[in-house]
Amino acid sequence: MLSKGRTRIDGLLGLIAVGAGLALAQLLTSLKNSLNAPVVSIGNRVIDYVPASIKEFAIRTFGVGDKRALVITIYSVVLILSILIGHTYFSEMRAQAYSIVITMTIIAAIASLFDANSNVLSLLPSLTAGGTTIWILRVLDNHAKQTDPEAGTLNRRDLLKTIGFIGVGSVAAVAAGNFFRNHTSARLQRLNVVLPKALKFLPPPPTDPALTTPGLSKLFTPNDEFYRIDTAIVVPNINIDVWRLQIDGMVNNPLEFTYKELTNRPVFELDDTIACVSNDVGGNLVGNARWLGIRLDDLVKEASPYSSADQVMGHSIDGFTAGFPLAALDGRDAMIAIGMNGEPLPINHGFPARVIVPGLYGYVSATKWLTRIELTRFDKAEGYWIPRGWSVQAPIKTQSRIDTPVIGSTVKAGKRAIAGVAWAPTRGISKVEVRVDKGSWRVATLGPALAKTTWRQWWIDWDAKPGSRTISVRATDGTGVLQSSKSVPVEPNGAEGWHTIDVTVAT
Ligand SMILES: Nc1nc2c(c(=O)[nH]1)N[C@H]1C(S)=C(S)[C@@H](COP(=O)(O)O)O[C@H]1N2
Ligand SMILES: [Mo]
Repeated sequence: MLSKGRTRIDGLLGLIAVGAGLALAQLLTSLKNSLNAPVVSIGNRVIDYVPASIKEFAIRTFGVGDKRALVITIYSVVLILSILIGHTYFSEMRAQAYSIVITMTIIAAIASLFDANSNVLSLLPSLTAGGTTIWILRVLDNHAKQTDPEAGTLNRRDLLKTIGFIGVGSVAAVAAGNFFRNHTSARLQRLNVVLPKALKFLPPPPTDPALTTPGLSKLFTPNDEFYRIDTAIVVPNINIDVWRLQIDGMVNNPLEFTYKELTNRPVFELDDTIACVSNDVGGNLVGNARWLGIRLDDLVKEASPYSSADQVMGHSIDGFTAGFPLAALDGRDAMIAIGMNGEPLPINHGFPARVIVPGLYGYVSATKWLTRIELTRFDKAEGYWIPRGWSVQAPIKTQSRIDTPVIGSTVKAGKRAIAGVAWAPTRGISKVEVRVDKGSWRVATLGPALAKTTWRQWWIDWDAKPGSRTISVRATDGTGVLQSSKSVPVEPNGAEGWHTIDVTVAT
């Protein structure tokens, strides 16, 4: 049945069959929030089980695009397997082709069962993908049989038509799926949220020194520039009409709130810099925002924790968890945040609600897409990152960063500024010093002190002399402690060291 002209497109036929299966699966995922595309489920398992060191490498290498790189890698493997499926199937090695399809389907099906909120329905996308692939292979095969049996050659026009038809159908399925996802309840509902008014507003922010110092980080990081770190390949889409926040576990008085009930409670504003433990010296996994939220200590007090409870564990709808000491609710302005920089919490940053605890790294505190606050004990429960090698206790370390000049850049000789940010929530920053080459440490000017929980911008004049220059910065926190000079890696509880950069000064 095969002809020479035919073998050349066998791989393409395999791609078409697998592509159609994945396209239909993609469409199905828009039916229900907990359904994931097969590639996403497999990616989720990779993220969950990959050794911390590789994940660290991925975050550092691909930055916030680490998940995109993962998905592209998985798709590349699928692509190669699809070509193999086409070649085996249309060279009368049906059994081999079927076993590849079935193995892929089983792997994706098992992966999907471990997704958050999975049930038997979670199997739907992967089984549909596998079934559709086999069906399309047969359609293409029957079609080939019917074409010009005597010559054994292919009626190209006819086959192209069929391929075109399946191709258009697949693209339409993906487009429809994307359309439904882009018009999800969360996106639309978020646009309609009217944030409650804080009982006491913070004063309007002062003039931002970044306006007059090019290259300096803005005082408040705009939401669309804010770093994003999470394990979610597809951002959870939460319908606030059915969303509930539970406060339970080791409590005498479990509580449950609808979105409305939660946001009808008194809200307050908090200027707070959050940081990722994976932020290396000089890194940009840190940002400052004006958050709007509900006091977490009040909520926990109302739930009346057992005296034996010592950990507050946030649970995300996607299965992520982050736990911190109950003792950290020591009067600091920990909150369940519903607003960020004057907007409802962006979907990427946890809509409809997340935890913000000033002074703690995100992985132990800042649960996004929050659904539950559980009171528990450290000897009973561990947050997501703890068994993966990160510290249980994770206060944010004092760090300082040079924003301008940019590391490795060439700048013109003459007068210019060296500037950056320094942070030590909740201790605040009392001093920043800068050194060029082997010169002496000079004290930089500090920008507005919004709160002890936020970073401070700093800048200092510099008369740049031609040649290779090394610039270092170091900060002293609000308690008078100088940040440590010794270089310490991010694992297991945050990087240490003075940010030091080399620049070239040209005449
Ligand atoms: N649901 C969920 N929440 C999460 C995470 C996550 O993976 N899933 N990552 C945490 C980590 S490690 C950090 S540093 C912060 C980052 O918050 P951002 O993305 O809003 O900057 O979110 C925290 N909350
Ligand atoms: Mo993080």
